[in-house]
Amino acid sequence: MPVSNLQIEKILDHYADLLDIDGANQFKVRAYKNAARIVDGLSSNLSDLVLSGEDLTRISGIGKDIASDIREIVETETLSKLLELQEHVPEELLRILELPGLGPKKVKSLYRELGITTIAELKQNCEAGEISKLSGFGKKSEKQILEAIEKFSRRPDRFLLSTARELVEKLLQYLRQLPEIQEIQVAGSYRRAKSTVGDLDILVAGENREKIMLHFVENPEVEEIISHGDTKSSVVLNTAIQVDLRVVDQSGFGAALHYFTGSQAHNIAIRHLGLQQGVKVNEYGVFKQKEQLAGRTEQEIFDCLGLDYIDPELRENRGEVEAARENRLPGLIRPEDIKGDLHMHTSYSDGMHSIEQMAEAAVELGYEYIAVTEHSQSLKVARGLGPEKLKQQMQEIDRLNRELPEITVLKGLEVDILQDGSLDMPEYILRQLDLTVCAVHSKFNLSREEQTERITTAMANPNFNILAHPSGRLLLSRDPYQVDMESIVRAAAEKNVVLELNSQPERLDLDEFYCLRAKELGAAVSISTDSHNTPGLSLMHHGVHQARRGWLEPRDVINTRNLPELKKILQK
Ligand code: DGT
Ligand code: CA
Ligand code: CA
Repeated sequence: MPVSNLQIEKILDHYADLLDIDGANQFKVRAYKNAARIVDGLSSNLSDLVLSGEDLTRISGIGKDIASDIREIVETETLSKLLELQEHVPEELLRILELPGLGPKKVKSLYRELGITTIAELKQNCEAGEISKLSGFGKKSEKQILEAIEKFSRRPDRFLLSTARELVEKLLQYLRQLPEIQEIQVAGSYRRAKSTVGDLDILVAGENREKIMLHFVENPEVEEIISHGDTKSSVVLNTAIQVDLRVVDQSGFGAALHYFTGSQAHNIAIRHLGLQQGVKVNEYGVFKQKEQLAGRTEQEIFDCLGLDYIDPELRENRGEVEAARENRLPGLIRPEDIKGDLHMHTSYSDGMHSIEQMAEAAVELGYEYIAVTEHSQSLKVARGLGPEKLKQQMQEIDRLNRELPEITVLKGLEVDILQDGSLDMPEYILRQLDLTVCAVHSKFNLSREEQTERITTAMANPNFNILAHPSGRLLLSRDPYQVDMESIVRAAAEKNVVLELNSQPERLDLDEFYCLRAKELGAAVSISTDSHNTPGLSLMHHGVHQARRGWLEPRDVINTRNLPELKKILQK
């Protein structure tokens, strides 16, 4: 079996982490981290390239050393450097490194001074007051570490929606092998497109329940069978996700689909509405006494209750039932409404592909425009651009726009919002750009007041167009920074600043709740991919789904507009 890109990525990433703990030069650590990400985004198979004698240094971001490392991995399935490093840097330390507030330097000193290699040992030492005796640590950090450990162990076992999507595709393919299955749908939070899901709820209508259930639990990917019944079974797959399967009669499939799609709060609201109308709504249908009035499809259920069809993304009991009764549900945005992408990186900074390659990929997606937005200079780890390099890029964009009439490339920049609320680029340069995407990339730990002040000060700058990933959260791994988002949304509405909904599956930031607030308060939203390579451009649908959960319609989102309208908005 040839080594896959994923295996290569893992080894490079792993090596970078251990180097980091070992106190290696930061540039070296970065280089391996970057290389891992590049490998991840690569469309061609590295094993093939190596075996056919290709020069890997032609891939941007892969230098001579890493190219030879990749060759070694392909040939030996391992990296001798990594093995050497593993001899004096224990693997378990990587788990400790995952705790917020503990960087490589501290992890190393915990290991050197107290021999701590596991989270359990770390906890013991904190409780015994040993940590505060170390230089660089105090009583306060001891307390913080304990809190971090507490949070870590309570971390809910949830999955990113994007991860779930990959698993579901494979699972459905497996289940559909059975001809006995007449209808199959994934319900639950997955169907409501929640940004993270706890488990998967699959619903099947079909003949021969026993056979269907047997097929389900006999899936070779099943690691543990929690229950195995006639109508319901639960398993845990080897990917650690739990899957519940229910088999129902086709005559009640719509009712079951509605019920198991949830949310629970929505179901309760619907049941109450039914009671007011003298009917009973449950997972089998809508009933008057014993007579089934509806149940075959979801549409039937809604019709029967005098409601417009409610899209699954809206079913959170946030006013959708009332809106459906009064025919004022939003006409939700769809992926095909998107006319361009306003946040992406190219090989000018830490991206993988050239402007031209990104533009051509965007033409394939049917876009009218894209904006190229490299990082600004203060973000050194992402090879941010200074004024000179940026001017050079603007010239290239002018040339490209003459040569590629199918699409317009806008000149943008992802500008760092500095701690004092100023923007990381001179005013005279900012004025030459078509748009700015401004973001916080440092000092995440300011107080709520300071962070809010910092961002709203920046937003008052006339060159500030879009606030990128407004909360800084990384789903399941990093909490948002402390900030008064309500004030930010209000300021956006006042100052004609657009709020970005970043489509990276682990960001989905602007949060859905603030999408709805933005709409209510009159702030516009842009949905962008923040992609670093051409495949990244197709992450857009993740952002669109989140926007749908936030009740957004095409007119609420600036990149559904055509270019002249967009330009008007950006000129404020
Ligand atoms: P998750 O899995 O935590 O991401 O969230 P859900 O919404 O998928 O929740 P789950 O898997 O526990 O149940 C799927 C759906 O089944 C849920 O959205 C609504 C429905 N459901 C489950 N238990 C109840 C219940 O006790 N009452 C009502 N009304 N509905 C329920
Ligand atoms: Ca679920
Ligand atoms: Ca479930």
